[in-house]
Amino acid sequence: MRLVPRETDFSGWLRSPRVAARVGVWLGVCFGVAFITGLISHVAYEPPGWLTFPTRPVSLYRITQGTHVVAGTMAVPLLLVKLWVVYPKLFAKVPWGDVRRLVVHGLERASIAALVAAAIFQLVTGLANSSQWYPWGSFSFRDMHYAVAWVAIGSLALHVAVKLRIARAALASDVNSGDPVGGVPDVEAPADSSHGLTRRGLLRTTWVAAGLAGLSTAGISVPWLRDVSIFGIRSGDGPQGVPINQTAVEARVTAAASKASYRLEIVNGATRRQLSRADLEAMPQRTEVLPIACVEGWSASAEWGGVRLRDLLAVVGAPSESVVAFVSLEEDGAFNTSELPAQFSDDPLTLIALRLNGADLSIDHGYPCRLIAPARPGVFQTKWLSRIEVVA
Ligand SMILES: Nc1nc2c(c(=O)[nH]1)N[C@H]1C(S)=C(S)[C@@H](COP(=O)(O)O)O[C@H]1N2
Ligand SMILES: [Mo]
Repeated sequence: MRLVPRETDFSGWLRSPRVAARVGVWLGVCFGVAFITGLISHVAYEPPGWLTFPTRPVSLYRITQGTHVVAGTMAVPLLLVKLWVVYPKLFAKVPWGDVRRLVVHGLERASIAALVAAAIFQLVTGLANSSQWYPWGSFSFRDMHYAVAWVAIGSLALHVAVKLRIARAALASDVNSGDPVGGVPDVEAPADSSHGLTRRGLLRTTWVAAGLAGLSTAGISVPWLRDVSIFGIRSGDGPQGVPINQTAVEARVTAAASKASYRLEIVNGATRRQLSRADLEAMPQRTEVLPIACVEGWSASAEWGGVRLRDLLAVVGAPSESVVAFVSLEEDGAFNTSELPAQFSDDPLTLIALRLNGADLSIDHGYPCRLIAPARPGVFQTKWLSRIEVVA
């Protein structure tokens, strides 16, 4: 018995370049979709100077982030099958005798190692984040997930380029063929193929698994799929029909948010106003249907009632196109402030919400008042507002 097996020890006929290419296509699609929607999320978080993130459709971030999480989840079974099909290549013969081939072999292996490591890292950290499990303490999920996304997509592009010829030939030929494809040997079907999994059977099982994985999370953003999404957390339950990300108790704002002396401070340079909740209620009220869409993928649409931000800014004489900072009563916490770009503060749909789904905002949803703007990541919909300040 050898300690390390050889590639040729794995003779299963399911481990075919024809199977690997077919699973690879859909894995590539999932990673591509996750990459693009991930970039959109990144831009929504930190818009570069040259780009103005749109405020319509109001569900834009809800759609892109829901798609991101579903694509990532569907990639999990695809990646597992793909790795199972190709892992005997780990034991491929190293061409020690030929320097040129050795270099090519080494480069190819290094790029595959980067691809596999980055893919696993992205799926594990993404799944952990979307199930609100943060085992990484102080390291920033967002920075790491973003940086490694470039490693994943870069090494994926390289991998596709290297394999393009073989993959195209594999895809163009019958999946059950045992003929060499693109210069790579394949395996003949066993003489007795009446039992055991066929290549088509394996592929079908893989598609079903990916579909189920997608369905298991899609309900976090698609209301009519809620009941099938067994892994979907925060699927529309919570006070007033909307999930809660962080409660008032967790944010330690209960006392400050319940005080009768509560005032919302509005600041524009030297001009300051202090408004009680009753003052806010006395202003013209608007009702808008807008979603809360968390980066974790869950989202829920709701009817918000309150004062247009535009109207409030007018009280302190703020010009249009103002960039506005929001500060929460919450004293420390990663999400206790946010900055609203000009296109959102001008938008007639952007509200300082006092009501949710026909009732006063519950304290967990941000009472006395919170920000709700269209097409924004949930993390910027600051709850328990204490101050609104024009900063540019
Ligand atoms: N002050 C404050 N505002 C906050 C948060 C927070 O932790 N503190 N969480 C944000 C996040 S991440 C989301 S997704 C939304 C969720 O709003 P909800 O709890 O009312 O559904 O609130 C946002 N506003
Ligand atoms: Mo969130």
